[in-house]
Amino acid sequence: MPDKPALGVGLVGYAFMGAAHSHAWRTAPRVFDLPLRPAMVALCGRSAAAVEEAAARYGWTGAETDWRELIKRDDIQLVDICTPGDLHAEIAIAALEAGKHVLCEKPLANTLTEASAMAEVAARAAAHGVRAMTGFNYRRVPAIAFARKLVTDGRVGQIRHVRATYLQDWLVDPSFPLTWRLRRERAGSGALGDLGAHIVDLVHYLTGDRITGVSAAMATFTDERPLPDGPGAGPVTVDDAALFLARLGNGALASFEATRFATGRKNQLRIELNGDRGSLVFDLERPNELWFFSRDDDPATAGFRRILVTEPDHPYLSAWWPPGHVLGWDATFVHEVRDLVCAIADGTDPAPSFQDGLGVQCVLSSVEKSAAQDGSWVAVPERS
Ligand code: SOE
Repeated sequence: MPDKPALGVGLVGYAFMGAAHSHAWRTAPRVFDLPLRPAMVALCGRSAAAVEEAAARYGWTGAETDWRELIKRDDIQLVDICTPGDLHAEIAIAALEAGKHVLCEKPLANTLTEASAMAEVAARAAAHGVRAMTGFNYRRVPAIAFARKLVTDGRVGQIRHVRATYLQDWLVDPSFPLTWRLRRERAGSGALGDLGAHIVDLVHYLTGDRITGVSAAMATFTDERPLPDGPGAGPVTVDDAALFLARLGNGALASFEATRFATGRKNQLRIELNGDRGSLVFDLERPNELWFFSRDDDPATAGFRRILVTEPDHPYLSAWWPPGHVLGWDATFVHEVRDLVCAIADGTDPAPSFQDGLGVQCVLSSVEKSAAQDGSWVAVPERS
């Protein structure tokens, strides 16, 4: 590896997502033969003691306490943003304008205005070879990438229905504290942006189509929670659940459900596509499996077949273990890093781009609009 050019990486944020991305930067060059050598230069966070401790534990060479200093460093060529959403736009725009490649966690931003500005700056940066990617990691589940291949190979045919749910239950307990994810000024929205964004992106990705209209309902079931650091309580200013119906450009109908109140569902993302030649089903609780029904099969023996997506011919798998030696959630981030590094080296735009992130944001904002109008249908603006 020493002969490969280095790609200095700086990562902002060291909580849950910062840890997942750190693991990916450490692991990707060990699993894949990457064209560039990622160097984990510095981890950035506001508290010096905490960020230094995290940097040492996650394998970063150094630490910074101000993201502006991180962006100024000559030994950093890529900035990875794992902060709450309220900082995405400011950091991403500054980094891209400083000529740094950017990987930004989803949802791309807290508002449509911010997302549009980010996509615009990313388009300008791309003209100078500077790349930007939105961190929709579930595109990189091998079974999902393989499902996309079956769709593009025509094995599903014309898609008529999409059913997408993303269910968690960590807010069922009313004593769960008012963390940043429950405050609109920090997170933008609740289950909608955190979970709904993933399934919207997956539907765009898997169908190759666009959501053109939505009819939505949203709810906040617990509107006040204990403050995380001190006595008293404060208002929850985001949704606990968001449900919506959608129309796709090619006429397909879709339903979406994103909630943090699905008791017993820890992190269940499920998606089903029904086409006129076949159907596909994926469930994140069984991440190595894809279910496929083909109308090309003999009707006497046809049925949903379980494909164990661990063969060397399946996406990403040839670099990992022998068939049947399954992968987990963390591998999606490893694949994300791999694809980003390859795109940078090839001089191509990585997907999902900031433009794709903006496309998701257009849907999220239309969902909020529809819910505020009692579920009336709202047309989703074309990303611009
Ligand atoms: C928390 O709800 C969360 O970690 C999301 O922020 C992630 O994007 C999702 O992958 C898992 O759940």
